[in-house]
Amino acid sequence: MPIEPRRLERLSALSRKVLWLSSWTIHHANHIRPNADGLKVGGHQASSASLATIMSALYFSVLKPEDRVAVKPHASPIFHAIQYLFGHQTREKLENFRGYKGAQSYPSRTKDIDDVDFSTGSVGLGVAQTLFSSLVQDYVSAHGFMKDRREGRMIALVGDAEMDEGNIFEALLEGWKHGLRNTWWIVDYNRQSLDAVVREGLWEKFETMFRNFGWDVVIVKYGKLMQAAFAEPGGEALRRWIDSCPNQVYAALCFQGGAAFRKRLQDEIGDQGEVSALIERRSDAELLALMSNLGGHDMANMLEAFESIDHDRPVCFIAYTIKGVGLPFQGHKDNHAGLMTPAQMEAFRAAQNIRPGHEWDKFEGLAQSPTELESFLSRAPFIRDGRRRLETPTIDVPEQLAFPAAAQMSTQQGFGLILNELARGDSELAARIVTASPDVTVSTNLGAWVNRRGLFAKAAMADVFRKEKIPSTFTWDYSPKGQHIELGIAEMNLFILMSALGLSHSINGARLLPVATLYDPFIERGLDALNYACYQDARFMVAATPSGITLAPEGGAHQSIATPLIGMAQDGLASFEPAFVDELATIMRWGFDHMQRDLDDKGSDRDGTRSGGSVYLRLSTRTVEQPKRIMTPELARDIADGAYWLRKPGPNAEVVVAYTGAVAPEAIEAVGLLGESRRDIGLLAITSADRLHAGWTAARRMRRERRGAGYMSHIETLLAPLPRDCGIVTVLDGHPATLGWIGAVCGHRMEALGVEHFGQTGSIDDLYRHYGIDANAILDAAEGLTAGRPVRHRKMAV
Ligand SMILES: Cc1ncc(C[n+]2csc(CCOP(=O)(O)OP(=O)(O)O)c2C)c(N)n1
Ligand SMILES: [Mg+2]
Repeated sequence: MPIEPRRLERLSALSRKVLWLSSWTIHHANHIRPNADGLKVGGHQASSASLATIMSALYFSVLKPEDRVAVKPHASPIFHAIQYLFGHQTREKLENFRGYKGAQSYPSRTKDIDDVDFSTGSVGLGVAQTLFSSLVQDYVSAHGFMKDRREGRMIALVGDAEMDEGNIFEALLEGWKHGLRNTWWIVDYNRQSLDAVVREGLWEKFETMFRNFGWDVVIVKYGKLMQAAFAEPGGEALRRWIDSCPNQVYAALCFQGGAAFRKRLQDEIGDQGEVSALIERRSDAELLALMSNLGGHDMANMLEAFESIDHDRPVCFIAYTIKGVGLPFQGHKDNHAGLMTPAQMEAFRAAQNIRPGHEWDKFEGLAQSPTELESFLSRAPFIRDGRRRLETPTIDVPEQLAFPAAAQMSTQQGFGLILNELARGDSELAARIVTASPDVTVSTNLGAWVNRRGLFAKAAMADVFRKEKIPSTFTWDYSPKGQHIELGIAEMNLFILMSALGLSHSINGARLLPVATLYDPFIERGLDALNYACYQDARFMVAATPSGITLAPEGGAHQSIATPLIGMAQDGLASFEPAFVDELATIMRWGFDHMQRDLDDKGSDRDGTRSGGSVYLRLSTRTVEQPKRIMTPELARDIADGAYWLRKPGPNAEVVVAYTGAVAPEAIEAVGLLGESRRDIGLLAITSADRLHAGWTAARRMRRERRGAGYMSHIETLLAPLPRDCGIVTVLDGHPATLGWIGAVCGHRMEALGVEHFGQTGSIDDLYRHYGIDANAILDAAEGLTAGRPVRHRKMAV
């Protein structure tokens, strides 16, 4: 169907306007705004220009309210310009692009005001986010949580060099396994990356790869001008020349202009009658317009391409473009951070018929009347349902999470038992939990949960072993009602899935409570995706287990050292490392609540720490004797705040042992032995170094800002009564810096024990001794910190 001419004219006009506004935004930030120095550069202008037509086609016409988009990071000025035309972005923020509280350099869900669906920045992640969001939409729909919402398409605008990122390939494979639908990836095939021009023939690799994974591929190469020229006598020769022209040469010619194209064409095609006449009929400017008319810059072409899709299979569009099209540095290999000079901008302004002082006027310089364009914009399907963030009620979390107590347990085992209890019940909480694991479901104790709640797949698939009555501990039944999503091993996929599941309340209007499990050391494999998920404020819980050198026989390749520091430093993620299962149950209860809390205006809670976010549980397979006690509300609060006295010291305390996690038995034993030669000893159980530290820094900030003059954080309250000369020994199975700051809270001398070097195989005793986190190491450290008799009683080697 030909595109209706008036629609085409309006969309083309708006697309020119978007290119202008994005260029002006960048120019303003760099040349006009006072103190713009230091904010200069940034690969935006050329990279944005590539997508002006495609994004205008999408946002002003093709997209529906239920569609969701991840925009290539450097196209952020185009995105902001489009939202400005819709009235969803302010001039003030555009003038302040890349500045303090201005429109963000890369589209940000949390920092921008103009309804960014998915943040982008670290290339590759936003692309995969759309794929997993589509799977999450399928999950929500299969569980009947969509209500009357329509299914949307999940769309990514992808840079061609962005496709180098491995996580995209990992996601493609996962998408294929799960029968991906409703996903469009639009590759901005400008054949340029940041440094250079991409390899020849890349599109063929993309094409075969996508087809291989079951995607449709639509190649949009030639614009309408080109198509018309190809139909002229000699046109075929021109097409052959274009097809065989190397990327570098084509890019360079686009930069050099019409005369350079003419010379090159004459040299290479020679005098071949018809095609020479075809070229001669055009002025230099017309020839450049023809040769720059690649598919991705032709509005009619793009509309036809998008509107020809009448199915829900995933589609990859490869749209040929020129980086920086329409701007003085189009095609130049160095253009990524290119800025127009004031003189070039002046010429561009004049060419757009924009009067000085009217640069921000929405419809300045366009042939159509403002009323006509305003009315056209107001009818864009994309904005039909208003703003895009959905509100979702919270799910009740019970006062306590139950588990069958046992004298000896590990936290990993406890995690499985707590989920099993939830699975047995029929609470709304359990109905909204979705678990996922990258091929470590059974080995992270999720098996019991999966046995009860089943695996998710769009079509039911029974466990053959069970059907054949072959004994097995685990039932592996897939159904649309299943609540576990089994992933392949790629940890990046796990965290991007968490990012998608953890935004379902806002994207699909259906709240989910995602829980991921993986081995703790492999957090590092998925770290950028974890950071990404937190950056866009997705809400999920990660149980990372086993961890540390406690995983002794597995050796250095499977042990983790840095993860406690990652947990502390990662914004948006409250990290915990419980020692006992009753602590874990308390933390998980707190976590399900925390995952559902909105950030308030300041993003912080009553005590200055973050009011809502995701949760990281660092767990262990080490079996530890469990305390027999009642979980009082006070104890539960202390556990969630990060610490409590397992043995409260008296007023003359000489030494305190503060421990985290699986080394609890060593700390308890050391305190027992110390009691023989030291008067007054405390044992501090630290369940969250992260929350303690966050509370401490927040309290200092609040006092400085005089918001809470006498307010004391939890760790200050715990340590303030200790005498000044009391020593503190901290210990954990992880990097010692995790707790190494505690001495600074009230000015106590301290010694921080932990693991600093790659582990190795051995028994837990061997390794704890080797790395200096056993009871004797704690005693030695205590002795060094306290004057008085040597510590007599030591643990004997067995
Ligand atoms: C993970 C990551 N690595 C590096 C960068 C820096 N970077 C930003 S854009 C870019 C290349 C962009 O090329 P392409 O995807 O083709 O986009 P284009 O600008 O051509 O549209 C690079 C290396 C980044 N943003 N993220
Ligand atoms: Mg590129």
